[in-house]
Amino acid sequence: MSITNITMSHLSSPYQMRLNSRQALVLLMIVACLQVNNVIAQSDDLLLPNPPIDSMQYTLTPVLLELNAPWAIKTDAQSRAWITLLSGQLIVTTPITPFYDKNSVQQQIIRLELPQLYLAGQGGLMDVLILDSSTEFHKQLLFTYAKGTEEANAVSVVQVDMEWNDAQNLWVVAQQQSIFTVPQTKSTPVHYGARLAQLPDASILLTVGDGFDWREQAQNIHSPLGKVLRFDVQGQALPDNPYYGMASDQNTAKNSAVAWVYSMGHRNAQGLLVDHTGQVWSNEHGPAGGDEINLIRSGANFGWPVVTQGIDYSGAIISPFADYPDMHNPIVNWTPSIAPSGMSYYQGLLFPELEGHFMVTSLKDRAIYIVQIADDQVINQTRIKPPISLNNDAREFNELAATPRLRDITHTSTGQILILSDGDSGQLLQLKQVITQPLQ
Ligand SMILES: [Ca+2]
Repeated sequence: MSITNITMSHLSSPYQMRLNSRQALVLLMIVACLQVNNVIAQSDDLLLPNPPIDSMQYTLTPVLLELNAPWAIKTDAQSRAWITLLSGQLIVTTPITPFYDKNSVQQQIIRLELPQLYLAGQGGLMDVLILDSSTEFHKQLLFTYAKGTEEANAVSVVQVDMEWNDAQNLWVVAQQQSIFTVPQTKSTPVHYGARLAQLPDASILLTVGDGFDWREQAQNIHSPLGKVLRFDVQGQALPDNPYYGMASDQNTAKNSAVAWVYSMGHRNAQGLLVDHTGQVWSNEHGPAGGDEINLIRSGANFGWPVVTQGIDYSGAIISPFADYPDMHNPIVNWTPSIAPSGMSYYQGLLFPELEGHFMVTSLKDRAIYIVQIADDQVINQTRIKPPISLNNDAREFNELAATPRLRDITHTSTGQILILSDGDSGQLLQLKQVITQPLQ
């Protein structure tokens, strides 16, 4: 059996993916070679088609239970999970490698010291970002949290450096500093945005929601509300930001966030990522309908509240416009709403059918949306609702629970997909493929 034979005869037909063990081994070697040559990172160039996504073929296996309102999960290069809880706690796990023993996953719980943490409604400790400057035993982390009071609160970004202490066998906070606070407070505990991402040039992106009652501010270039902001790791606005020059006009720029603005016209962006080509993607909540995935470009206006495919919760029309000059339409529009939460762009060996797909978790719809986008168009979209496998054996179907509200999703460098469920007894869940029959 030649390599050519396998790639052509088996992979050109997406329905013939049941390989024998030798074929599987050879395929694995091919994929490994492609990855070594960095070919797999350029998914457009990869000739292997994605196998079909069968929404019945997945389950969720619990890894950690009883997490009180988990919000964000990221993994580091060693496949440890870093999980935030709204209450201000950080959970760090031991590495979750492809062959980990579920019972061996240990967690350390760290209470972060967050000045003026405002814990109410949707507010509290929210996102975590592991900066590119991190090493195996020294992590440079950014966190977002709601800071202030009921009358005046805003998203704040704090940098926390953590070091592994070998003697104590745990992570310790080495230093911490506040780097940025959104320069406009609000009196609602909702619509924070608060997602972070890092661009290839090391700059930081932060989504800031419209605060619900300030939606017109999403079109005010001087307000930080309803924006994606960009700054350096010290929190300073960057001179190549699209409206940076307007900040030099002292008359218009007083108390203005204009120097930090990267894109505008957002409602409440709860997912944010930078893909392998450096493109920035976000998802955001519409009102009733009009949930979106947007390709974020510097200086672009994404329409809210001038343009939306949704209507107000009351049923009132927000805008007569579904298009508007110089405002970008979403690449994905979910009407009715699914309430998108986290978002990840899958690149890994364990789920070849998901390679190069966006994975978006949904709160309201209790599902994972798998979306393939090429040339700014949706090519494929599949919704999966994997049940929780309570007995931790993907081959047994007698103890399944329905998919819960899902809060966030990520994947490890080894391709494992990790998901947080929502609520006061949230879980860390691992997506697994159901094994319907053993390999021949
Ligand atoms: Ca929009």
